[in-house]
Amino acid sequence: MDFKTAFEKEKRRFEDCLEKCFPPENAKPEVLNKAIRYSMFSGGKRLRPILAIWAYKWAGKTDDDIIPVACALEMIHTYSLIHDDLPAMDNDDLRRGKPTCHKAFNEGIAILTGDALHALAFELLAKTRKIEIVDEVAKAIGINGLVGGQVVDLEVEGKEVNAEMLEYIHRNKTASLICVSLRCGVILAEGTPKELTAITNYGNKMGLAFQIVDDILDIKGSTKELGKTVGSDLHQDKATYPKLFGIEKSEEIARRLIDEAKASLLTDKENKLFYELADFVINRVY
Ligand code: GRG
Repeated sequence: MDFKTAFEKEKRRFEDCLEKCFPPENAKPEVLNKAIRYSMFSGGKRLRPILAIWAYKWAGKTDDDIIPVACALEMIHTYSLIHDDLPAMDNDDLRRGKPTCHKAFNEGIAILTGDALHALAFELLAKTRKIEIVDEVAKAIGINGLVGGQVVDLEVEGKEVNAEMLEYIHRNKTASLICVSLRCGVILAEGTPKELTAITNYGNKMGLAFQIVDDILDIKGSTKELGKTVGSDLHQDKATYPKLFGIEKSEEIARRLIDEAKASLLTDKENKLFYELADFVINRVY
C-alpha cells in the first residue's frame, strides 16, 4: 500500500472513532455541540492522531487502546486553532476552507468551544489510567509548550527576531504537540527507553520542519490548497523562517531537519511509514 492510501485509510478509521466522542448536535447546549462538530469535522489532515497511532504500532502494539489518546490530541490541536484564529490572536476568517469558528458562531462561543474541547481531551486522556500520558500532554501544551510558544509569537509581531527566538517559538507552538503525539504512542505501548528517545528526536526535528514548511506555504501556497488565508504571516509581520532567512535557505533548513529526523529512527525497526511521512512534510513545499 502506498503512503497516501495508508494515511487516508488510517484517517477514515480514526474519524469514525472521533465521531463517537461528541454529543449529537441537537443535544444541549445546542450551539456548543454544533460549534464543536463544526470545528472538529471541517477537514484537517489529522496528522497528530495518526502520529500517535503509528508510534503505538511502531512500538509493537496492535490493539485500539491508543484511539482515545489520538482523539484527545486532535481535540487539543483543533482547540488551539480555534483560539489562534480569534481576533485577539491571529484574527483569521478562514480555516480548513471554511469560516473560522468565531465567524461561523461568535467569539464567546469560539472561546468556549476551545475550552470544552480542552476539558473533553483531558477526560479521555485520564481514561487511559496512565498518569504519565496526562502529565506529558499537559506539559507539552502549557507554559513550556504551545501556550509559551504562542505568547512569544504574539509578543514579537512586528519586531526583529534572531534565529534562537524563532526556533523557540516554532518548537513550542508546533513541534511540541507533534512530538508529544508520537511520545504518547510509545509510552502507552510501553516501548523501550531507546524507542522513546528515537521517536522524540524524530518528532522534534520533523515538528520544527513542519512549522518551517507552514511558514513557506504561507508565501508559496494557495488559499484553495491550504484552506486558510495565505500571506497572513506577512500581513501581520509574524516571526517566520522566510522572513529571517529567505525562502531558499528556509527550504534548505527544513530539508536538513527532515534528513536528521529520518536518521534518528532505529535501524533495526520498520520505519517506512515514518520515513514517508517525513518526506510528505517536506514535499508539501515543492
Ligand atoms: C493550550 C492547546 C492550547 C492552545 C493555546 C492558541 C495557542 C495556545 C496556540 C496556537 C498554536 C498554533 C496554532 C500553532 C500552529 C500549528 C500549525 C502548523 C497548525 C496547522 O496544522 P495542520 O497543518 O492543520 O496540521 P490541519 O488543519 O491539517 O489540522
